Amino acid sequence: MQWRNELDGALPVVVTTAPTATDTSGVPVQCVPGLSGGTPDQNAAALAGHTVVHLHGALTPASYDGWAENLFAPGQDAVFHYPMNQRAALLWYHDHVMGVTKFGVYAGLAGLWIIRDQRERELGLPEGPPFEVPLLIQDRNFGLDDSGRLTGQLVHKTDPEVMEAFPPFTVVNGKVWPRLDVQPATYRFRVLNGSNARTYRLVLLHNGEPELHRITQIGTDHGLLRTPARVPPDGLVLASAERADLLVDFSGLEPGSELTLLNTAAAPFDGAPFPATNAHNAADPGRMLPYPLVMSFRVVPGPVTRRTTPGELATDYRRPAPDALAGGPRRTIALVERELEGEPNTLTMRELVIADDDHTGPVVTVIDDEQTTRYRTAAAHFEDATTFFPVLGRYEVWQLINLTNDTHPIHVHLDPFQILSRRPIRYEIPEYGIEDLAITATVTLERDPDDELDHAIDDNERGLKDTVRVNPNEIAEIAVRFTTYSGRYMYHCHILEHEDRDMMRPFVTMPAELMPFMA
Ligand SMILES: [Cu+2]
Repeated sequence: MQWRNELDGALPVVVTTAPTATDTSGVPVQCVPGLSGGTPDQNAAALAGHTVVHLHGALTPASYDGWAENLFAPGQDAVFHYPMNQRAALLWYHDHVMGVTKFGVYAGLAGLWIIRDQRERELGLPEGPPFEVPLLIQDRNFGLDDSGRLTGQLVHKTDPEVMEAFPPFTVVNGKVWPRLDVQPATYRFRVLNGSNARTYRLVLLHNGEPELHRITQIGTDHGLLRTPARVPPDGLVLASAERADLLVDFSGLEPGSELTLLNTAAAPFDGAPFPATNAHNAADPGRMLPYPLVMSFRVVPGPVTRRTTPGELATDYRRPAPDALAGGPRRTIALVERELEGEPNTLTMRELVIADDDHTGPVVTVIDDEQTTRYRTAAAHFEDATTFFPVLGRYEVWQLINLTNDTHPIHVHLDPFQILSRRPIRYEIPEYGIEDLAITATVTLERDPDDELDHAIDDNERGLKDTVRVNPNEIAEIAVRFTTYSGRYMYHCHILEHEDRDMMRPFVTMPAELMPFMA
């Protein structure tokens, strides 16, 4: 693949931080178009079009993975070799520049990439138009002219209290609130949440009532599930970068019928439930969800065709055996937000290692029943020394401890992983416990009395994933195994404003026989 950087001119996005979080009538500035009194960010305006492409979900040699510092200037090009030796899946390619991925993707440097394979063909699934339709869901905000009309100018607006942009308008395949004409047939929708920060919880409504029974999920980030899954009763949750392969049955609907796809997830998303039966009341401007509408469908006349979904979709993966996991390394990562005066907070992934008995500095103490483990921080920032050196072919368990109030979608480059567990925690962080590198915290593996999340793994999360939602008050454990390429890769939060504000770390995959020679 030859990527040619033909960007020219200034960044086609006005970037601003509004001076206050709400306007004079008390409406959050994130929910309205225009700059809300903010001045355009001159540093963003001066960006000159450097880019690097990451093919998200691909098993890619390290030199073609899109390392965030290996940039291509306008006029330069890159030839990346993508072996495509992997299962059928919906991937996406997007800009990944250090510190400004949020602007590059927001400006439009993102697209879909579909891999096919024989197993998918055997199942006779819809392939291509009209019955297979990609749906790239994003949120965008726009400028206003002097008379208050939308100009179409892209605006990335944050405010002093919210570092992520949660724009009010939902676009699907680049169009605000589109309508798709559908025949009374089974459609296959390849859905990607390509938003910077917003998590969606999608509910299909007909005559104001949820009709989730029309949806069967057959695939996730890295392709087909073992068996078809119902979407969860509250709706299909997709955080940034998560994908869903859906069969949606419109048969049995009269021509002229209208259905709507709504989002019921307020922002920032914290996993809190919202019943699908209440979806028509989901609008909540105070929590950055002014317009729940995502898109609509109108049934047009046509032959009625309903597909039966095969009961078995894929047999080429299984949950790793306990003994395969027991012998492998365990890695512990704490997700931490650090509040700063006069500048946006930083978010980091603190890589924790078990502290020696004579360690006297700050520790994270994890209490799991009888067992207490003390961890010190080995690394926090992207440029800190690498501490993860996974050996090719060997399972590892990574545990992600969320010490923030929001859900973070954590993406690991290269091979997919499987979600093993989500366990409720309660934790305490003393005043000044969060330092630049070190952190002091006590984490107890039991439910916080105020915690209303169920911490379940949904059926549609039991496939091969490359992005996992880690909810507040939770430890998520994933089984990671790299099998293909050696080299330097990244893992990070896929909320782009978090990734750009340091929630990203390197890891280096290694062939086993080289490990004895590592200094
Ligand atoms: Cu995050």
